[in-house]
Amino acid sequence: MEFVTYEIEGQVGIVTINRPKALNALNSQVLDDLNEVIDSVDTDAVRCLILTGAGEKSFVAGADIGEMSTLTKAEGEAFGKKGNDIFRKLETLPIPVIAAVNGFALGGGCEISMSCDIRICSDNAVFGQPEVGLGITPGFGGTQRLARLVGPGMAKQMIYTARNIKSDEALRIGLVNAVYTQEELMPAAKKMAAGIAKNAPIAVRNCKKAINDGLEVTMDEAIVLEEKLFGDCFESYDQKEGMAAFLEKRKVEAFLNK
Ligand code: DAK
Repeated sequence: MEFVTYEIEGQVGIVTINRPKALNALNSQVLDDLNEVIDSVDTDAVRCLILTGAGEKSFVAGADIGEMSTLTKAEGEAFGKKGNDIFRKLETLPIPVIAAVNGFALGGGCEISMSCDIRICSDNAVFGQPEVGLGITPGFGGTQRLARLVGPGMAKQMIYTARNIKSDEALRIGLVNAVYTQEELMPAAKKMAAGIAKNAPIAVRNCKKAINDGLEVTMDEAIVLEEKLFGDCFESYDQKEGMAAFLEKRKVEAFLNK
């Protein structure tokens, strides 16, 4: 794979966008590689993914402006669809995805981080949606996910002004959950991922589905969704083991994803 690496540490997968010379900007090849890597993740064995960028300066500095600059309307739409399909795949992956944002997260970089379940960042991280300064709208879901995450008022301010924000402001508005030094970021991401991976996988998966799908429908419909996903956990080995361990005052031996 030219621009994306994939490593597995225990039950945690680490996907790294690796095009540091262009600050990990997303061109078609990066998107194709990312698609292939996501498809290859064994979501039965791997229980949490971390997405990060190579190098010390950038997570992802957006879609590749050189490649985008000559697109026709039809090609632009196709490029947008390619990115959107991959970002949606990440968002709906059955296991949680943590974005470890290690620097610039601009345009498509901010957007891919928002397709992840959880964002944490280093203190040199910079977030922004600079698209209107380039004569385009955010094209990989930015208008939709940013408004859902930080509210329409703040999202509109960021998108209309194209102003970048630093890590402390990203934390204040709820775009990231925590800020670490550059050295502490990956250890913190791995610790969080390991904490998720030790919990019952079917339950974690159902929580992700309940939250994601529930946010798309009315509260009455969302509660029904939750009921079904709650019910789905019962009779599983892991539900029986989790509850038996509590009642027998012992630690869970192992959750087996069944
Ligand atoms: N694309 C291509 N190359 C990039 C890049 C990008 N987005 N960002 C950086 N690079 C390259 C630079 O050209 C430079 O390459 P060389 O000149 O060395 O060959 C190298 O990375 C290092 O960058 P700088 O020299 O500029 O580094 P600095 O530290 O001075 O500045 C920076 C870092 C991140 C502030 C700056 O590079 C920058 O402003 N980059 C562009 C940020 C940006 O505007 N990103 C694009 C956002 S727009 C759509 C689908 C998707 C999208 C839109 C529509 N549809 C089709 C529906 C998404 C759009 C976006 O993501």
